[in-house]
Amino acid sequence: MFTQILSLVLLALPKARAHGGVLSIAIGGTWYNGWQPYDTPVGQSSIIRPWSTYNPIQDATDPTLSCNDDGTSSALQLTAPITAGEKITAYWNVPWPHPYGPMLVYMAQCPGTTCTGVNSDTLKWFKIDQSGLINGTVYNGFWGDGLMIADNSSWTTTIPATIPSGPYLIRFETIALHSLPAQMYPECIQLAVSGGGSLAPTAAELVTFPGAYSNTDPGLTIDIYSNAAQTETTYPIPGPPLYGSSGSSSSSSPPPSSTSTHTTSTSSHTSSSTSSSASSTPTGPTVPEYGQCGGIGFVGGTSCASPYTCQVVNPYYSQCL
Ligand SMILES: *[C@@H]1O[C@H](CO)[C@@H](O)[C@H](O)[C@H]1NC(C)=O
Ligand SMILES: *[C@@H]1O[C@H](CO)[C@@H](O)[C@H](O)[C@H]1NC(C)=O
Ligand SMILES: [Cu+2]
Repeated sequence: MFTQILSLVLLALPKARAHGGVLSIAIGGTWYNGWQPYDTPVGQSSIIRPWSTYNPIQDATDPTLSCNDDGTSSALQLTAPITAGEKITAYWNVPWPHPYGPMLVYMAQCPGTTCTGVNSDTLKWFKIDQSGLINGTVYNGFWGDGLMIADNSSWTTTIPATIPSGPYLIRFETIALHSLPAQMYPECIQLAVSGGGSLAPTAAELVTFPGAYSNTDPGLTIDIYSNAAQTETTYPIPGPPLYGSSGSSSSSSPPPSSTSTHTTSTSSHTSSSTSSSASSTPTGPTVPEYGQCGGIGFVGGTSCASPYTCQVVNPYYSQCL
């Protein structure tokens, strides 16, 4: 066993500089040390789910795609308390080496009272945050991954104020597109969410990992060095539509999905970090284009940045358009 681990370490060291994962977490003023993938798992205790390797996952059907592991947790698994509407920051190794590709954040509610012991491959995930191509072209533009690197190789997201309270895993993922097959780097953190709302994700918003992506997804097969990429200014972010965006069972016309090719994926990040964090102020921050500005259970900002206006998409979701 020990020699197996040792040889894993030796094999991994040269590559570790080029890859990595989520190494620590901050919630409010609390700092949480992460899981150490190349130390023995014996005795390790962290809010981050065990994960196995700095290397990327390059197959959308890989069973480790949920949390970069076989999906289980150790007996010493910890859970961090967090309030719905509160921010959580994930920290990768500094500097994260891959600036081209999207950032994505998912959550999944666990059955029962805790996620400990629950296999992450059995859960239904919904996407709460994403940032794809922010500006420029697919070939030389600025991406969510670049924003993560610029922000101290970290990503801050807000737990939606509207999700039901309960035990959750949150899954931070960075996808790198500098080589193909695309490189997926997911890690998960175990949370106990309190003070939540009552807006469950819709069926259209729920996915499994593996399952959410396909190896033929345009967002995973895109060649950022192709001739076409030099003039492309849109990028289809993989995965389901964002939580809260795909409507209830009402018959209103479908809102834009996350796979639409608008270039304002950065504003979906901005809106999800600002809107749900405005817990008590009635006016709240100004909401950017495509950001949520109203709906049942919504507590964020309601005034749209000029020239956009707040338009009802369905009873649960109004959007700055
Ligand atoms: C692209 O977006 C980034 C992040 O918002 C910003 O720093 C940069 O100035 C933008 N570049 C251009 C050319 O607009
Ligand atoms: C940058 O991230 C590291 C962890 O990777 C952290 O220790 C440090 O405090 C962060 N720096 C700032 C300025 O936030
Ligand atoms: Cu790498």
